[in-house]
Amino acid sequence: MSKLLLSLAIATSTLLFSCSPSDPLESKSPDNSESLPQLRLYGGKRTRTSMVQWYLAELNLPYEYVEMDIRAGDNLKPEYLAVNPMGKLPAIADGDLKLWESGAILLYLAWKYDPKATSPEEQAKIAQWVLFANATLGPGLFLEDRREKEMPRLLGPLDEIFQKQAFLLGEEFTIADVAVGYYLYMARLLLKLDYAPYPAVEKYLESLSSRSPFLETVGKR
Ligand SMILES: N[C@@H](CCC(=O)N[C@@H](CS)C(=O)NCC(=O)O)C(=O)O
Repeated sequence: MSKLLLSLAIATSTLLFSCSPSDPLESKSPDNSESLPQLRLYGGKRTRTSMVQWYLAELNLPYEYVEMDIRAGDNLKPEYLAVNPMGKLPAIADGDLKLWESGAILLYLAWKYDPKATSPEEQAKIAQWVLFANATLGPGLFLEDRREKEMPRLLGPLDEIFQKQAFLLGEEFTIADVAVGYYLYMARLLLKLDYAPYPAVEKYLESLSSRSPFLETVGKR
């Protein structure tokens, strides 16, 4: 898939989507590593860092968590701008790689650390849902002037999908579910949206939010 398309779509969503007050966990202690993890996650309170933490927990991947205080302007200090020149959270550093945009981080972690081999077609489908979550679903639910029109348009088809299958790609959980599930969950939590007309979406969220990695991260706030 075009990396340009990916960057453009996610960057657009940065402008449109306001931050969700999900407090990331203070730290994640690796339970299986004796040396320091090479992966570092920069995050902050009231940001969508917990979405990335959820997936790191799904992968059981050790990492060092660097807490940035947005109110103190940590994210605009030169040390952090060297990681993400946009000064936005979250971001990761993995060896020499510095990466930002939550959707791009999910894709990278899946491509690099998810042991399940996937075809280019499946990877494209996953990227499609991650982009949809960031560029279409997030703004559609969180922007007040779009919500009335967009919510039925987007949740209707999602409900039909979940009437037939457990997850977005079929019967297997992927980062597509992390990205889409996170926005659906946060929108309901923060905006008190009523998903009753979409019972299969409700059931999907129940199943996602009962996963241990979710409970340890997004659910622990
Ligand atoms: N589309 C970006 C959004 C990044 C973003 O807007 N982050 C907010 C927190 S959720 C932030 O860092 N705000 C601080 C600021 O703008 O100074 C992503 O998904 O990573």
